[in-house]
Amino acid sequence: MTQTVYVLNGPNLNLLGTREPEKYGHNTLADVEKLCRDTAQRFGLTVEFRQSNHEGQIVDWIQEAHTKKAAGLILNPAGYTTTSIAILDALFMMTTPVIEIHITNIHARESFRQGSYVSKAAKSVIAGFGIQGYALAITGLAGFVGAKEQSK
Ligand code: CA2
Repeated sequence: MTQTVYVLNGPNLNLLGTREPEKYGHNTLADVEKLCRDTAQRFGLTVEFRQSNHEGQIVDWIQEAHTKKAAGLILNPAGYTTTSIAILDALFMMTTPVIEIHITNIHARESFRQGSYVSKAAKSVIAGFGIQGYALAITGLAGFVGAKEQSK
């Protein structure tokens, strides 16, 4: 049975590539989705890729990932990183790996971007690799779940 990885993106990431390119680059969220699908395919994994500006929607999707027995969950919580106990509580229900990702190195930015609640439920954290971090997250997750790179 094909294993599915949930890739969830928080508020304002729908604007990727349209503003603040000096921080977040020129690629769009559609580019990130393609990168995730292409990387996952190398390991025989499929991707559920979603973005929401709403905290409760993200909580619902985390619960869905758990119910549907996702192989793992990759989350860029964006502005909810340092505020959302609701997202943290949902993540604690996950029994498969949770990977937190940030496009920028949040530790080198303003102090209000540091101190992630999400990190408390994450097995791994990736920050500062730009959108390539998503490919790293999927590759790392493939390793955790024993998904081998398939021959071309
Ligand atoms: O570096 C990251 O991936 C962040 O999670 C991005 C969040 C920020 O609040 C976190 O501190 C770090 C912001 C996402 C907003 O994305 C935009 C993209 C383009 C233009 C405007 C906003």
